[in-house]
Amino acid sequence: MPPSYFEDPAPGRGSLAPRAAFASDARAVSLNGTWRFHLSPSLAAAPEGMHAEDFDDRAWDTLPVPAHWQLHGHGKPAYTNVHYPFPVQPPEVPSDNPTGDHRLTFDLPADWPDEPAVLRFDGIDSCGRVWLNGSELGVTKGSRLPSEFAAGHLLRPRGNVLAVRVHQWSAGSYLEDQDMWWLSGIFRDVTLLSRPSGGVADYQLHAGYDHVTGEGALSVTAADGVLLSVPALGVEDLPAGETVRLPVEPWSAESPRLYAGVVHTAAERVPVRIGFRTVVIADGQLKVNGAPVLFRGVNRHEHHPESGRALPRESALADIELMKRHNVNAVRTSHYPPDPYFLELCDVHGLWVIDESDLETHGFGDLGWAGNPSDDPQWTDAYLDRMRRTVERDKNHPSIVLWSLGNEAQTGRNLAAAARWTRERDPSRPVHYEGDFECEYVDVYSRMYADHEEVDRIGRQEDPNARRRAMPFLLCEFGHAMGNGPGGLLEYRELFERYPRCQGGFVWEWIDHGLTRLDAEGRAYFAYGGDFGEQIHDGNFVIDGVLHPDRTPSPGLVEFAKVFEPVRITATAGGIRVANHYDFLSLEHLSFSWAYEEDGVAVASGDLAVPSVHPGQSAEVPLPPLPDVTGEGWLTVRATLPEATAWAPAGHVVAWGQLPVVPAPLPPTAATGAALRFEGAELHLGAGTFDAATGLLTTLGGHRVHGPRLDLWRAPTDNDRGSAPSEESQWRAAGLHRLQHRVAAVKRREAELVVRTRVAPPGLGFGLLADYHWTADAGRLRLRVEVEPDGEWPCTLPRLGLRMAVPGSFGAVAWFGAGPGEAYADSRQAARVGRFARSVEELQTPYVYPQENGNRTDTRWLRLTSADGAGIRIDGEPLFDFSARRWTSEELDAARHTVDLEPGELLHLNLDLAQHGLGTASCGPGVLPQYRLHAQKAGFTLTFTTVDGPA
Ligand code: IPT
Repeated sequence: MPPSYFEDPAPGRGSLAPRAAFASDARAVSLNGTWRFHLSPSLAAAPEGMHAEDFDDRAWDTLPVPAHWQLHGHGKPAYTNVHYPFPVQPPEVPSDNPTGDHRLTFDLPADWPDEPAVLRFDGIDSCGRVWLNGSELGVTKGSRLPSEFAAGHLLRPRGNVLAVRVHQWSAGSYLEDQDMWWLSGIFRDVTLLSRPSGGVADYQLHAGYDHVTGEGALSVTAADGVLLSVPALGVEDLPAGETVRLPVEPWSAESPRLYAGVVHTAAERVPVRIGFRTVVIADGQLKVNGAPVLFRGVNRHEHHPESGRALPRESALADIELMKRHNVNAVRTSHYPPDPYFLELCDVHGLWVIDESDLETHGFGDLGWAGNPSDDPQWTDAYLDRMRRTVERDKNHPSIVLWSLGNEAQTGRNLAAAARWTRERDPSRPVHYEGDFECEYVDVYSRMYADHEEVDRIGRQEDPNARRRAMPFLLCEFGHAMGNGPGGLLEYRELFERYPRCQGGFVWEWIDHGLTRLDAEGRAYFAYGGDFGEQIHDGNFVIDGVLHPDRTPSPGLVEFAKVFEPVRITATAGGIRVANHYDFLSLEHLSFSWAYEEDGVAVASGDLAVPSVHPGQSAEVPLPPLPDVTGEGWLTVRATLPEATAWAPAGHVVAWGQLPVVPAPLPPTAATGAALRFEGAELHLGAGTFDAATGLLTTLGGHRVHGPRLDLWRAPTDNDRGSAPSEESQWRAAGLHRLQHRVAAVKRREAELVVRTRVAPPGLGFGLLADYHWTADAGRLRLRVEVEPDGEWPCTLPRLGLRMAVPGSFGAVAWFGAGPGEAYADSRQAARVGRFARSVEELQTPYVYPQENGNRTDTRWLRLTSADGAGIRIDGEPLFDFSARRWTSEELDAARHTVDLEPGELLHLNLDLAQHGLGTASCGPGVLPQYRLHAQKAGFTLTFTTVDGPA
């Protein structure tokens, strides 16, 4: 049997040749809106004759276009990362193939011209068959690619009937195995465009920049008779094919200078924005306008928690603003061309873009790549068609500096052919594809998730492959941001800055693809794989962005912003070093200010004069005059935007640095001297009451507490769960989640209460000896904990510290330490020393899949109080980490969604000497050696005092 059209590996049929996306003064009407919709479980079950003009669709549902039907109550979303959710027998797809019939009746505007017209679909997932007024226009595949059909001959002023039959599965699905939700439908704009005879059918702008002469070379390739005018450059009616050279300001992601122009004929005018830049590979580096660039990038899927890949324009703009504000300078459009609006924003606001074709065949990996379309001639046309539609649509964007053939499709002749075609069609941009491991047909060497050591080897030119050695190197994916993390970004930056060929990377990924759902009680949460009853799915692997699904930045993005800030402010022996890490800008567009704090309280501030510093250079400026302080003195220097830009308000902090000026004074003398009294089952020492049998603190200044005792457990993070054998599996095998505390002795040593314990897992021989030494004076209760491993420890420790429970009313938290956000050993650059106040609720990071979060580091003191101001204060000697939550680590560990976490009556505090780092083992390297926590002899001291409320 010949394959049906949707099972044909070839591209669709009937569509017009791909061309640039543009809007002109020719008439256009949006056909977005409310359509009639009917979903059938299969083609066989779909209504006959739905394309006919007189088909009666009055009983059908309605559906907004653009949309995914699964997000409007028809069918269900499904998530897989690698596996195809259907048997792999290309190009066959299941006969149970959900089929969505869409119909729209529309009139033309009264003044619609009598000219040719095209119907344009910006995205249909995965295969659409289109009829207008009963006649078939054709079939489109390539979900995230546009298709246009000639329609003028069929149009009439009133009562046009557009019918589109969309199949969830098609041969194209084999090429669309990206790590994301399977979501179907007409999910991007539908437009009817008048195409005036003698208009601008298509055009390609060329706007190169010669950084030596400062001249731009401007031309347009188009049909004869097409002209280009750029008033600001005095260019008037430049004929297609002719080049002018003239002095211009170049375009860069840092300084996105665009010139407004118009490509025109007598019949049509197309407003264009021209950015002058030249991309070359020279000396093993990718250079734009003569300068090597460092990609501080992210991989961006299009996602909205309610509308999926039907992304509202506001969300695209929000993405751009959030990227720019967090020092992201590059985007890889993983793994398909984005909605065209996003690229317009990239041109305007300034981002380097790798534009990627809509292609991934990852699921063939499960079959050892047998039958992979990438090397099968019956798919060549489809590969070329996808690349052509990408390049033709997007060729006029200055922001795009690399074309990417796709993702995770192994290697093969079809990819090589796509590379060849691309290079010939557009020699002005290099070609990227990570899966060409030997770099046979690409221009840059790209890897994903290479660990620091590998990047270091590449940087040292130790790669045995000479082709690769000669190319610029980038990490198309790194820093897997699943759950709490990524850890280790700083060390990647150091490598990118050490080796000229290592030109940065793209964090995986921009946003968590959680979908909003309501639980039985009507509380909203974000769903992930498996939540829709999928038989095969990849759980929360789709929750791995630096934005939560609602576009709240996660701590990972805040860390990214700090690690990759374009200005670095550090201490020198006697002053302040300001280093310019921009690729093009000097520092003149920034204002510098300083603030001096004593023990976290502002004492002085002012402006800082910083001379002009060229990219790659630094300047040393003297310290401002600072008042004498007796407490701990920190100077914070900030680089801010003096004026609002298109992407941030005036005052936005681009970079900051902190310099220690006066060290912390010596800690006050130890609390001691208060008498220790045994009273029946209780023990009294200063403000504390203890259980005489367990040695646990039971009240503190009259507040009920449940004594601090040793704690090694944390609710595993996604990264703890990654890579076999995972840290989590080792921790569980070592019983760290169910330690037993044996009290060996509770005894008095002069005025000191000594509690000797051994903390160990059931069934195993090793443990930790933990001694608690309590002393007190009139107001303070001091605890010194000494730990020592007993026997051989087989694994790292999640944490080393104390946990205690305090009254739930102590919900107001203030501290002097690092903040305001959470921080971990290998993700702590964004935390600065200061005084902060948060509610317990605000201290939580609501990771979509609950896990360890909210740790604050370098705490000098911590205060927890209730509404009346009464509570406790804990001082470190000198520093500790803390977290505070209304549930236990065990409850956090057991939760699967945010709504599973129910606040209890107590507040659970962790007071830690240290925690194990985060790493990125959920996909990539684990925790670097220097951030791993081992069982070791250690001691630390905390002093507890009570805080009185107003009398
Ligand atoms: C890599 C994919 O390219 C990306 O789409 C995403 O799935 C990521 O992994 C994990 O979140 S491929 C992997 C085999 C390294």
